Amino acid sequence: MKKATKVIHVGGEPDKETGAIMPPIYQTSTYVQSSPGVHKGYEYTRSHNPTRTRLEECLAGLENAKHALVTSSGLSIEMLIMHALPSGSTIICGDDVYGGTYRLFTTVFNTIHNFLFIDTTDLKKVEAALKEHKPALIWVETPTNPLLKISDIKAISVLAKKYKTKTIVDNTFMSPYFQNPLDLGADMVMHSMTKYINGHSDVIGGCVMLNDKVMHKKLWTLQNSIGPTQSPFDSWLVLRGVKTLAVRMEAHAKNALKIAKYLEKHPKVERVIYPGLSSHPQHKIAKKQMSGFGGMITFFLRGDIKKCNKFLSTVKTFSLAESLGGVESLIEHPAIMTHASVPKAVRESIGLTDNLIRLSVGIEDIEDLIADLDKAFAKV
Ligand code: P1T
Repeated sequence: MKKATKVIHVGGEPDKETGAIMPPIYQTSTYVQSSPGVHKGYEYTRSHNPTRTRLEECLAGLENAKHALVTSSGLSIEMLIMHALPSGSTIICGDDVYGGTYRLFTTVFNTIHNFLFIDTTDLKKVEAALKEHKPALIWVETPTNPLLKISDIKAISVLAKKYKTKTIVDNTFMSPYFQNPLDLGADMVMHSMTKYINGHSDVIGGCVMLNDKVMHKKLWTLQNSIGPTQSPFDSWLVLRGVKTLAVRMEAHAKNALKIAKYLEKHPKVERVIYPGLSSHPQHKIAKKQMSGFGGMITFFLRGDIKKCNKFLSTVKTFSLAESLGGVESLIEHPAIMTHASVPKAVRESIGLTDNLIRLSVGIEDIEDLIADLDKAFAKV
């Protein structure tokens, strides 16, 4: 089955009891047992819920995985993965990751594990770190947030196996539609479902997909013990949103390429980063491992933070807001907003400067989006 069919039919089968074409929302906290311990596979919604089970089936299908686990947010799936590792583990993590991931690793799990941040686009650095530290896990966000750096998933997975290290890919920016890390050799793939998978900016959620049954059980047990489950209604909203993933992703990518080309020619833009541009440093790897280039663009405005603020408060069709991956276009200033928890010196060492602006290109009419940017450029 192709992905555009899977998003609609895997986990989306008609209700067996009534024939309802849309899955029911099992808005229940508990389930009646016929005698103690005798039930239909469902005891309590923190542990399992039939609406969530359908979503997990759909997500496993989309990432070609045997198992999926859905949680209350992207960060809560990251938390469960960290708890699943033996304390004192070493984790190699990309040096450019979502600010909340960086905060979770450096201010919460830093007392339990050792984190080493390196540029995972540099395979020599990756191999040297694997050899020296023999980490339990390598955490690869690709493309990265917000610099859109692209790491070679296949090459890293091969290297990691050599040193008995597990590889996880944060695939949030590509969605399962444009990139499937497990097919490229990764052990686990995670998403903030808040973004493209749901696609409508009305749910917070996270998920992990994997083939390792033991690890899946461990993560489920942790989720059940700690409690960050997703509500049945939110799981239903994601099941509803994911049905249009294929058409949305194609539309995001089409608009984003046009905007990236427009920005590349604009005299008030210092540099544009978009995986679909041949000027992107890892464009070749992007073409090899992704089937589309996504809807995220980062650009450096010619000028200082004052000019950025003017630009960001002038746009109208682009809403100034954190998050990404919804049908509507969003714009934000990573240094002040999504990556404020990364210390300035660290931000600057990786090139996340104060004149950097991030776009989540929506699926509106391209002419309206470009007209909106034009107006903002005229003001700076
Ligand atoms: O927000 P939450 O669902 O908990 O997901 C966290 C997360 C994890 N990984 C990546 C790559 C992300 O981008 C995020 C969340 N990012 C934003 C809110 C943002 O605006 O970048």
